[in-house]
Amino acid sequence: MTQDDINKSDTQPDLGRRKFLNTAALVGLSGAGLSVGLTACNKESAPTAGAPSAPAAQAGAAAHGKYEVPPGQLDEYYSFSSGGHSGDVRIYGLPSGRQLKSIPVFNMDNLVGWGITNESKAILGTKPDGTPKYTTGDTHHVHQSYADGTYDGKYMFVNDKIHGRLARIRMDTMECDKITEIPNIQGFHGTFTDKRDPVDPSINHTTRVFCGAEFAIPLPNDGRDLDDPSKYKSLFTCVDSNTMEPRWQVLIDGNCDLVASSYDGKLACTNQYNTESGAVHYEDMMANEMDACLFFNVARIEEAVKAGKTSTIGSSKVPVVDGRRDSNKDPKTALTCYVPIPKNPHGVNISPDGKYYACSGKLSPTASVIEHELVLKWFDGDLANARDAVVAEPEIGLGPLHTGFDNRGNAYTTLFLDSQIVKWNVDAAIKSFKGDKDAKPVVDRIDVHYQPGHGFTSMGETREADGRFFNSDNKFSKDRFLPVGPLHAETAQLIDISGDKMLLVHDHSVLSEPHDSIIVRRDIIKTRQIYDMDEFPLAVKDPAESGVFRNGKKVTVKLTSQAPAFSLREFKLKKGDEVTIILTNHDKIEDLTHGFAIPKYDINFIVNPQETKSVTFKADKPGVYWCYCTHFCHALHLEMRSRMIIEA
Ligand code: RUQ
Ligand code: CUA
Ligand code: CA
Repeated sequence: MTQDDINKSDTQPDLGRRKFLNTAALVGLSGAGLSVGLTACNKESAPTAGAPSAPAAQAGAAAHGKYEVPPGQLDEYYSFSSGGHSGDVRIYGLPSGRQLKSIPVFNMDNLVGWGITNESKAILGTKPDGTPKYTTGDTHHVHQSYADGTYDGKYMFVNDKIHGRLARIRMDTMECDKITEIPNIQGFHGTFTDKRDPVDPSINHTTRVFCGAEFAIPLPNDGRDLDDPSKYKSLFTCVDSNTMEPRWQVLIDGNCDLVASSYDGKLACTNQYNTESGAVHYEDMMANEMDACLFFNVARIEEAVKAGKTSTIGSSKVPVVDGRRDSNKDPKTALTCYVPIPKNPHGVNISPDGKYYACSGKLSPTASVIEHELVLKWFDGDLANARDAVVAEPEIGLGPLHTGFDNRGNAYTTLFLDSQIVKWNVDAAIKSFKGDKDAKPVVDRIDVHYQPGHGFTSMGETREADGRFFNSDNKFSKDRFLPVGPLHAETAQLIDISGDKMLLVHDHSVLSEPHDSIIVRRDIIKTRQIYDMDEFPLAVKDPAESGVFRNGKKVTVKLTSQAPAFSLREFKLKKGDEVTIILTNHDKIEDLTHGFAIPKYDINFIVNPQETKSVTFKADKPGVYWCYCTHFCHALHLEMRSRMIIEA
């Protein structure tokens, strides 16, 4: 290829690519039987309001200098992103898209020794033999703790869809400090922190985390009702954000998917795509024209728990209240409210003013706008029909999934099938729903590449939404990056939403397979650069305490690190010893981390400045083993070793 050819291919209009893509996507869907759900939204009837779509390579692409973060300068935002089935959480800087860190959560991680050190195993939970109970996880949704309706910079919570666990990450060290396994659920998908207490006005910060289970299972799942899916049920769980213990669960009809929480603390909700009770096959899950967005009255649920109107399931002690339709017919006492929403909705997001929830149709080309006050009115018995809480349902495009908001009353929804982001105005949508023919809800569209899943705006999940950026996490990258084999990089596309037209800033590649992110202003996050040695009960506080301490077969090796040496040049063990190595890093300098790897014993971990970690293993192979520092720390890093001698 000559440079001319390359230039030619660089400037190719990507209309052709998109055509190919949409055809492929629709063929794929009809092959999957999904076309039945799409009859109402085929290409011809797709709404065309607003600007026509334009290939991003030409119109809609921004002049890039404005967004560049020059060498040595810092990004303005953090983007915290779930890793998907890699089980971790990633941190990016925005607008640059620079990847800064992967926080190991449910995965094993060699870099820091997550799943290897005793401290991380205690958080992950272990089997009787001391190995981690699970080594897989699937992180989908990340949300931080709030105070006064915005992030307080304390904690971040993330779910594990595979094993039904919720993890907490402390934001000062950006490390996972607790993991809770939720009983009696499968497919824990959506999660959201609460923003204040529904009753006590002095609690204006996060104390709960709501968790939605997507898959219905027999309850308890102990071999009963295997062949009777009509008995399969799903639970909505509230976890205490401090203790990380489940506080209560709600037995529901249908399933949970994504979760949102209100700014006044009164309601939590989840979209439901499987209201077809007993449906276990996807074609059956599309039988109903209307599914639902299910609201939970938090204060009433907690009163019911206090009053003991609860049951338990299997060996779990978590109190369960009944949120099924039949038990909640009287709105004045109901714990739950099922608001009908067209066909298999996906994604529910609350606007930064706290007034509206946008719940997307997925198989309907609409987003439903539910008014918060009207749901409360229904719970007061003053709204005849729960469906009347829907105040707008604009047609926005094909395959709408997730919605982000700016601070000017606009919503930005990802359109999976159209491979677009659609910008629509909430007030205009409400007017149009009331019959105002002049109101045009859709104000702009932009192509993304390709098939976006989640999209999120800067600070958009807080009262401090600033309307500057929208990030589109796309599910397919196809031709956007250098090919790296059948498994492609994923693409995130940053869009400037500060003006009337959306402008594509850039693509940044992300490793598979992110689901959700939040974009947080950098001043909110206050991290520590070194640990406090006193926080570690096992800390070897003085290098003079180093040594080998034997108690029968149990041997403790205490040592310290200080560049470029470990406090023990060698230590002697005997074959058969049960060894615990405790290592404290005495370096106090920012960024001065040491590693500790033991060949043939499968041990590798790091200690950050002033941090203590420990590992336990059986000395079953006699010989000489050079324990060496794995993390570059000093000009004599390669020389930084300790000789482990195991006598036969
Ligand atoms: S879901 S692409 Cu796991 Cu967040 Cu909607
Ligand atoms: Cu210590 Cu490298
Ligand atoms: Ca359905």
